[in-house]
Amino acid sequence: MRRHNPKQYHFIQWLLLGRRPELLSRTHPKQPSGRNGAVDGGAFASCHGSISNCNLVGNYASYGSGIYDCYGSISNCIIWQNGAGIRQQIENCSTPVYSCIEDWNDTGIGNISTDPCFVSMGYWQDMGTYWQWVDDGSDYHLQSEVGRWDPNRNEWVADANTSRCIDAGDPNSDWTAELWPHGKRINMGAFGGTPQASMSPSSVGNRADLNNDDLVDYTDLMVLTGKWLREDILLREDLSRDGLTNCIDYAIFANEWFWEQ
Ligand SMILES: [Ca+2]
Ligand SMILES: [Ca+2]
Ligand SMILES: [Ca+2]
Repeated sequence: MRRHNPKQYHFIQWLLLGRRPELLSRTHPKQPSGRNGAVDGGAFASCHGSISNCNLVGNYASYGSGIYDCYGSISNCIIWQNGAGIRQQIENCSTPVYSCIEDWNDTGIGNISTDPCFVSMGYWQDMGTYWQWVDDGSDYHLQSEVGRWDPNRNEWVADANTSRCIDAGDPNSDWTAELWPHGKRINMGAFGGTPQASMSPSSVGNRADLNNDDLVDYTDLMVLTGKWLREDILLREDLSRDGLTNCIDYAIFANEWFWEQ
């Protein structure tokens, strides 16, 4: 059986959030017949590859508004607000792990059911004879008091809350693309394991340890100079997080010289 590359789902999540509404309907009648949503699985149906680090939000189907009949691994996902009138996140599937699922029944390892604290989220609107998912300019990054990437302002901002989905993904998943403070553990959701992952309340690790080997040394210096004067956002070498890798970052780096975990 062909296994799906989990990275594909980082793309697919945008479809599931309605950025391509022509591909997924966002309305359904109040007496669900599946005509205006999928019959089975609003986001995924009979998909037996791994479903990892997806935001599955605001989907509808007659059976399994979020996921239906999927028996591959389901991990590090946020599955929320699927189904209107009656919420229904998952039906006839393998047990998810390390995921945030609305109204979950507490089975499975590492699952939580608390509000994922998205920056902003769509909602189901009662239109009289049908439900409409309204999702105008929502932002599905996770709130963090330490730092959260704002794609509109192209900068890191601080929130009033910190999502419990941060550092709550599978401890064996690759977290190393997350920028420090990363907590040395992947976040749940679509931005977990990417440079846009919301920052961790834990200060474990070091921002100057650019190759994540628990030591700041010559190897990290080579990595830093490899991006010297690069004007780019979300680079790990931009230690001051201001969009330019230069002497300011070198000064921060020098302060951490020979740091060891
Ligand atoms: Ca993390
Ligand atoms: Ca290092
Ligand atoms: Ca900088």
